[in-house]
Amino acid sequence: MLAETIIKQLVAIVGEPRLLLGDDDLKRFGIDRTTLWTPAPSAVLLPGSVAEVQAIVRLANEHNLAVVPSGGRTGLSGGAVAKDGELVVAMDRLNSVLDFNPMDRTVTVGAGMITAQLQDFAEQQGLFYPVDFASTGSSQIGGNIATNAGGIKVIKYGMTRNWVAGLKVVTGNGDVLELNKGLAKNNTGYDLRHLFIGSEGTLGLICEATIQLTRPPLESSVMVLGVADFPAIMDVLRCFSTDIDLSAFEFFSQQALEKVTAHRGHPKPFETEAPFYALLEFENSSEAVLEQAMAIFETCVESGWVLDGVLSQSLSQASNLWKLREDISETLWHWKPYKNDISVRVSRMPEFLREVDELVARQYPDFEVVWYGHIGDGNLHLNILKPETLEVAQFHAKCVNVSSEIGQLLAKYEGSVSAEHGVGLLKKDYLHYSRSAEEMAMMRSIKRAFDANGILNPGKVFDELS
Ligand code: 2HG
Ligand code: ZN
Repeated sequence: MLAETIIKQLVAIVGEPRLLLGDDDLKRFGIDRTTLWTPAPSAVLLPGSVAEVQAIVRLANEHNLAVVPSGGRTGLSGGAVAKDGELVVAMDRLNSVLDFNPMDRTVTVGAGMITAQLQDFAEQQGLFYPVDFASTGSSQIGGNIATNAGGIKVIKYGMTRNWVAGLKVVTGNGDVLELNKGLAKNNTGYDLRHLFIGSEGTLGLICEATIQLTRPPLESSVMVLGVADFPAIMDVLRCFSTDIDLSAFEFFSQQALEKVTAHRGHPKPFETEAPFYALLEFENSSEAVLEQAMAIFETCVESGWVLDGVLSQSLSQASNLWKLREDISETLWHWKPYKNDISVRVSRMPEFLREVDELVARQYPDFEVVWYGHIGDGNLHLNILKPETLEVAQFHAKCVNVSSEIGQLLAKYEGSVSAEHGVGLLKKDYLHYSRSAEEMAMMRSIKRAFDANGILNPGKVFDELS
C-alpha cells in the first residue's frame, strides 16, 4: 500500500486519471505473458511526457520505491512482472511520431508506439521497418528495445539493436540522456545507447527512440520443405544460403505443425508427413532466383534431406505458409508450456542439436516436446508441454532441473540461455552458464552507475547489487 502523501505527489506529477489503483489495472499492468508470478504492483502510472517520467523516477529515489517499466507486456521471461508492490510506469501514452526525416530515413517515436504502427508508418513513407514477430500488434517499440527483440527476419536484418539510431532515456538516477542523436557515425567513446538496448529496464526507462528505416523488400517467395531429420535441416540451410540471400530460415517439428493446423484450422502445406519442416523466404527478384531455388530444392531431394516441398505462388499463399510458423507460440499457450529460448553459433548447431535431442529424450520421456525456432540464427525455441495431470508448480519444478543440464550443455557449446526473449525473472538463475563471473560483476557495476539506489526493475536479469 502506498502512503497517502506519496499518492498525492504522484497525482501531482501525472494527474489523477493517470494513476491507476484498481485491482483489475494492477493485475493487467503487473504481468507479461508469463504465468508463474502473481502480479501485485502498488500503482500504475501513465506519464505523458519525459519530464513526468523523470519526476516519477526522482520521487521513487526519494522514497526508495521500486519501479517496473512497462510496454506491451508481451515478454516471455517475466521482465515486466511487478509482483512486490512496485510502481509500474507504463509508456502507453508516449506513442506518437515525433519526427520523420526522409533524407536520413529515420523516424523518432515515443517508446509506447506499437510495433505494427511503426511498420505501417514506414510503409506509408515508402520505407520499411524490418524487425518482425508474431506480437507486433501489441508489443511496443520501447519494450522491443529494452529486450533487443529478434523475430523472424534476423538472418537478413539483425535484431532490434541494428535499427536504433538514437535513444532518449531517464536513468534510474533520474537523469535524462540523449544517446547518439540519430548519427550514422559517431566514435566519441562508449556508445551508451547500446547498454540500454537489451537492458530489460534495469538501467533506465526508454522514453523515445530514433529508428532507422530501410528500403522495402521486393516481393518475397516462401518455401516450406518437409525435412528427413534434424541434421538435414542444417544441410538444407547450407545449400540455400550459399546461393540465395535468405530473409528467413525457420523450422518446426511435425508436432508443432499438427497442433497449429488442428487449433487454427490452417491447411497443411502438403500431404507428405515429415519429422521436421523448414520455412524459408527470399526476395523473388528475378526468374533466375526462382530457378535457382528450384534447382537447390531438387538437389536437397536427391540427397534425401527433403521429402516434399511447396513454393508460394501468391502473396496470400506466402502469408498462409508463414502462419504455420508464426502461430505456433500462441497455439501452445493452451498447454502452459515450459519454454527454452537458447542459441549456439550456427556452425555448432548440428552437434548441439544432437546432444540436446538426446538430453531431452532422456530427461523428458513422458512429456510432449515441441521443437521450433529460428534455426538460421542458431536459435531454438524448445517448448515442453504440461501434461494435464500435473499442476503448473510440479511441472515447472521438473523442468527446472532439466534447465540446469541444458545450461551446462550451452556452456560447453559457448551458447546463450536467452537468444532473444531476455533473462527477466525466468532465466536469471541460468545466466552464469552464458556469462562469466567477471562479466556479471561488471554488469552489476554498470547497473550501479545508472541506478545507484537499485530502484529500477529490481531482481530482473540478476539479483541484488553485491
Ligand atoms: C517465436 O519465435 C517467438 O515464435 C516465441 O519468439 C517463442 O513462444 C516461444 O517459445
Ligand atoms: Zn522467436
